[in-house]
This record gives sequence, C-alpha cells and structure tokens, in this order.
Amino acid sequence: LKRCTFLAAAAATLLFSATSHAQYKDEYTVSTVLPSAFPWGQAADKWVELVKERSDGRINMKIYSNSQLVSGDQTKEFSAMRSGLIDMAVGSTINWSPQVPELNLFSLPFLMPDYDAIDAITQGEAGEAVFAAIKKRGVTPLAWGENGFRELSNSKLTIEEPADLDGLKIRVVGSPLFQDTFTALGANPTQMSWADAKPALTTGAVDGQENPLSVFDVARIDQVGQKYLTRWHYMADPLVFAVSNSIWDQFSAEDQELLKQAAVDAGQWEIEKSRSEIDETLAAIKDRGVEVTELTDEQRDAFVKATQSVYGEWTPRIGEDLVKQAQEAVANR
Ligand code: X2X
Repeated sequence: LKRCTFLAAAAATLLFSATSHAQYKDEYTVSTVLPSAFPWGQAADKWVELVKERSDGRINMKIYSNSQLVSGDQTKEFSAMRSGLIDMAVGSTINWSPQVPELNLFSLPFLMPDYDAIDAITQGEAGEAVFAAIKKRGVTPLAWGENGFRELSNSKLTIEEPADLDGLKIRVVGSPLFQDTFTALGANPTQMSWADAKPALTTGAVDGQENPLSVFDVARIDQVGQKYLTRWHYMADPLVFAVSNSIWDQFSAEDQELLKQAAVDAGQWEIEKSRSEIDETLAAIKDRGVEVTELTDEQRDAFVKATQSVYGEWTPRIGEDLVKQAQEAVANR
C-alpha cells in the first residue's frame, strides 16, 4: 500500500509538472516600437537570438515592431501585455508610464545629467523599486536597455534658452508629464504616437520633436525640415525587457532564468553599443546640414530652473521615496 501511495504521488507530481510547464507556445510575440535599424530593435533581436540559441530552439519569439500589435498606439502596449494580448516586449519607460506612474521618474526633466546617472538609478535600489512597481501591475521586468538621451529638434530656430521655445508646437508622447514640462518652457506640446509624428513634422502640423540622436539619424528626421537640434540631455528613456505575468508563470524556473539572463546580456550589449555609436551618429547628423547646438552649463541651468515646477507636480505621483532614492543615487554616482 505504501508503494502504491508513493507511485500515485509520483504520478501526480509528474502530471502537475507536465501541465504547469509543458504547454509552451510554438512562438511568443515580442512587441517593440522601433524596428531592427534602430538600437531598440537590435536589443530585441539580440534577446530573441540568445533565447533561441540557449534553449536549443525550444523557446521561439517573434518580434512585431512599429507597435503593430496595438495598431501603432504605443501607450497601449503595457495594457496589452498585462491582459495577455502581447506575450513579451522591449518597451520604453515613456510608453508604459501611463499605466505605471513610477516610470515617470525617468522623465523628470534634468534628473540624469549623464550615463553614470542613468546607471546609478537603474542598477541600484531605485531601479529595483521601479521593477517591483512594474511587476505589481501585471508584467515581469527582466532587464534594462536604452533608447537614449532625448534631444530637441525643430524647424524654426536655434534653441539656446527657454524663451526660444515660446509658442513652438512640440510633438510629445507618453504621460501628461511632458505636457507640463513643455508648457513650463512656454512651448505648445501635442501628444502623438510615433506613427503620426513624422507625417505631422512633414506637414508642419508641429514644429519640433524630441528623440535620441540614433532615432533622429535612422528615421531621417532631418528630411522633414528639422534643421535645428539642441543637445540639452533633458531626459533619457531606458528600455525594459519584460514578459506578461501570466506567460511568465508558465515557464519552468530554469527557463525563467534563461529568459532573464538573455535579456540582461542583450540589454548590456545594446546599451554599450548605442553609447559607443553616439559620436559617429552626431557627425552624420551634422554632415547632413543640421545645426547642432551644445548648451553651456549656464544655459542648461536656465532650462533646469524653468522646469522645476514639474517636480512639485509629479513627485507625489511617482512616489516621494522613489524620487529621493533616485536623486541620492545620482548625487553619489
Ligand atoms: O515615440 C517616440 O518618440 C519613441 C520612438 O522614442 C518612443 O517610443 C518613446
């Protein structure tokens, strides 16, 4: 009888592990905004490649770029992942911030002056707190990547001080934080998806936009009349490699570790690559006749001062402790 009980228990265990882990999908969807020509798309490509290789082809992922799984509306990507319409994503903190208020941290103007500041936040306690906030809202974050420092371009004039932005129509995306930042600077911000941005720049419906140099370069934003670019480094959007919680729970512990380590490796690879390409990208942009303005510390300070009100408005929504943790990490970097 003892032996029978043992066998029954063993069979039950087998059955349980079979039902809990064996039902892998033939293919998992991975959402991105930007495709393979951009560092962002390359980060996703690398993740997919490493997972396939390390799982000997057991885990297959397919990338859907241009936010096509959410009909181009990148601010719906997080909700779609949470509800199971999308299995996985490499997404920007900007696009997920409407659903995860803590992600607005990275959009606080001039919080992060340099790469070390980004790393001090993402690799420290503040980064862990942000990951916990994402997890709590239905998505499992695995690793960080980088879209890059977002610089300001426009079709009208050289921008060196806040007054230069007066009345300029600027395309922004994500949370209302950007409305507040650009309104504080005297500009006229308009919320719009990436899919709509280039057409709006082409027709002159908007005068300017903000995006990393790599995006400006690869998307050929110079060709839609954006002749002036100011390197003000006002914020950078990290990328997050993530899996929907319901999908995550279906993987065995070993495969969870495999997915995570591959994301960490892909993220590190992409961050190093995109940072190392910045000088070359800047030179290419200048070669095309774009006027690039570098701000002096004094000029930059004027922008910092002009946007201080955003901290008052947004710190309570992001979380006092989290903002403080991040500011301390930056100060001690
Ligand atoms: O839409 C943008 O500006 C982009 C591509 O940078 C993001 O998805 C945040």
